[in-house]
Amino acid sequence: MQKSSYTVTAALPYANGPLHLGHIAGVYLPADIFVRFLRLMEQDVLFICGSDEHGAAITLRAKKEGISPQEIVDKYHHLIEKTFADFGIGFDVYHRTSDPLHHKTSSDFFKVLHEKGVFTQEVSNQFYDQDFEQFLADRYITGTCPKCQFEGAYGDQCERCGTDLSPSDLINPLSTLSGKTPQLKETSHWFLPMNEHETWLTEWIQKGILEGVPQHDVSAWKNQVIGQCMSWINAGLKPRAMTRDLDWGVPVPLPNAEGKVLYVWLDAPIGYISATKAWAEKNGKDWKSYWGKTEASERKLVHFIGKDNIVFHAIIFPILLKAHGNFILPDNVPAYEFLNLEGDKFSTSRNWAVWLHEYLAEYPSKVDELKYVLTSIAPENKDAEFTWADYQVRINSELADILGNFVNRTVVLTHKYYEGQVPPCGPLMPVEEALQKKLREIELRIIALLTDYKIREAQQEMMGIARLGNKYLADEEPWKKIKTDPSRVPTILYTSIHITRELARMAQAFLPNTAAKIYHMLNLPNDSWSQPVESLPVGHVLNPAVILFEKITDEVVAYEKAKLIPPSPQSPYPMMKDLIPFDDFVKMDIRLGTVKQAQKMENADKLLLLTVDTGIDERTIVSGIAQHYTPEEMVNKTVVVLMNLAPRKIRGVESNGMLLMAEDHEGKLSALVSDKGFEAGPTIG
Ligand code: B3M
Ligand code: ZN
Repeated sequence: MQKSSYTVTAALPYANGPLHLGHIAGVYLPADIFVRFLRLMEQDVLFICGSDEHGAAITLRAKKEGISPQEIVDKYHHLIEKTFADFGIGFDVYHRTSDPLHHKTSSDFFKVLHEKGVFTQEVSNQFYDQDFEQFLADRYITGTCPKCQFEGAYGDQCERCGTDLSPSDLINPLSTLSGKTPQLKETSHWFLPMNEHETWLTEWIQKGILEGVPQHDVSAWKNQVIGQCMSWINAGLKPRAMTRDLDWGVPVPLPNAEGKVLYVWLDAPIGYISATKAWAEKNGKDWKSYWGKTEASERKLVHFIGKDNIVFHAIIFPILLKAHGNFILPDNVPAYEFLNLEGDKFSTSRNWAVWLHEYLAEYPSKVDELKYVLTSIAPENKDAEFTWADYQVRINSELADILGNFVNRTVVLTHKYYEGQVPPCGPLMPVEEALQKKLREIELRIIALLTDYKIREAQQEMMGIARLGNKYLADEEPWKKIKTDPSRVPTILYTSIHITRELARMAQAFLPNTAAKIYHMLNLPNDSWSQPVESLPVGHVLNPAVILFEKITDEVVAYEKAKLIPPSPQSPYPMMKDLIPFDDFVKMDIRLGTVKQAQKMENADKLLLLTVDTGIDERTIVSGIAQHYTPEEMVNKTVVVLMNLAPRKIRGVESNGMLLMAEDHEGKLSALVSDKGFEAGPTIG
């Protein structure tokens, strides 16, 4: 492998929920294995990730949980960052797009593109929810997919068939806010005329050539990635809006753009650049050398992503990078298919998932076991499936019975016969010579496969080393030869220790914790992959054997399967909020009150001004119920009052406390009544 330098990115997870095994198998684990491989080959690598904290994925989740977008991203950013660390995904930097550095970076990037005339400003009709006074882009709108007829397709994509959509493509579009059919309303946005970039994109994607200069080896790209890009280009690229009417995101840095933010898919990939800047600042490096074209640097940019992100990384982001200038384009975009779970799709909203942080809390010592299983089923070319039964079989009959067993027998026998010392190697028999050759071939195949992003087969090859070792021990039977042919035993054990070391050396890319444990048993420092291993020092003392893998019991499989909640029809109601301690609950002072006076508030068609008798005082409360109750209906009504909510000024009037009402899934409000006819005064708790 030639010396190169790499900037490797892994898709920025949305900070709107925890990570599940599908995310890991289809992006982060392959990326981590590839990066470990490059480091073992002593290549210069920067490995980047961070949280994607903008866009409708976040604001909708915040709405569902009844908290602010910032609270949502804070909660999940920290959880995701910790989960990656606990799982041993070795990013150099895990950044976040709500960071001011990212806001500045993406805002400046947009300004440069704007000044270069890369965007066109266009007025168009967009769907608008009148009840919520909000434009509806992307996930704010659902409807029937025109291609596969799936009824829950989003305004940006159908999750069933993967088609990329715009809201106007949907049949029977509905607002996800009010559930109603939206209206069309004029708004102005900055568009990227992608159609103007078709010619160079075609040459770059099909031939790897940019402006006459060869860039990358197209044969290294996955067929699916090239195929998907070309089917997009052949269908004709359309101008795409790069801004949104939304109050969450990076504000459009231009005059007359209030209430508009950058499209999340414009700012998120720039997040890779912001993350690089954050890392470079901390480490005294120049971020540009990780992204720029320089005479001296052959820097390769590699984006690990899921297949639904191909267009953004292989078409839109390259257009933006090229238009900006002074950036390299991706050398490869390894995209992965999806992982399913026990016969169904992973689904955050239906809770049909295995959450990685929960797995790690339950089985903190079984990190490599999960990595092994997920790599064995990596969705490289087609969708794959995780089942707990398969998890058990792979761990018990592959990791424990083959890998663990071989290492254990080697170390135990060395202790038994030679007090743990590496015995001298006698003359090699043909079997050992053949073994040496096979080991060298396996090693070369692993390197070739990983260069090609084929982690599944590469890991199988690594297991091939353990299989070879097991077979060698079973054929040579040193436990018998110690009596029948004792002069052969030192060579057999020397060879077994050598195979164990090769196994540990190769395992470093896939099973880093296991590799570390084996190196510890061997009492040797880790080996790199860029030069051949030295001979074993004869007389060197091994550490005692430790068990590498415990078997997974049937009880564990049954328990994990029982934890999965079968998919149920989606409730229209928000999810339960996080648990709170009892002490938090008793802090709330809730009582019945009776409305004495009620009137509409001027210039506020949603608000009523109420005077409420609470049994201990008469107080003013401003309440957003005017579209549900007339002032006349409210007078003499008994209501539930949250008494000790800090006073708030609403339209210039101080409101003391809050009326509590029930809200149904269409947003209709209803007052609550006491079934014993209680009026002002009684406390609630
Ligand atoms: N946040 C992940 C997703 O589509 C998306 C990736 C951004 S990478 C710049 O699930
Ligand atoms: Zn579809």
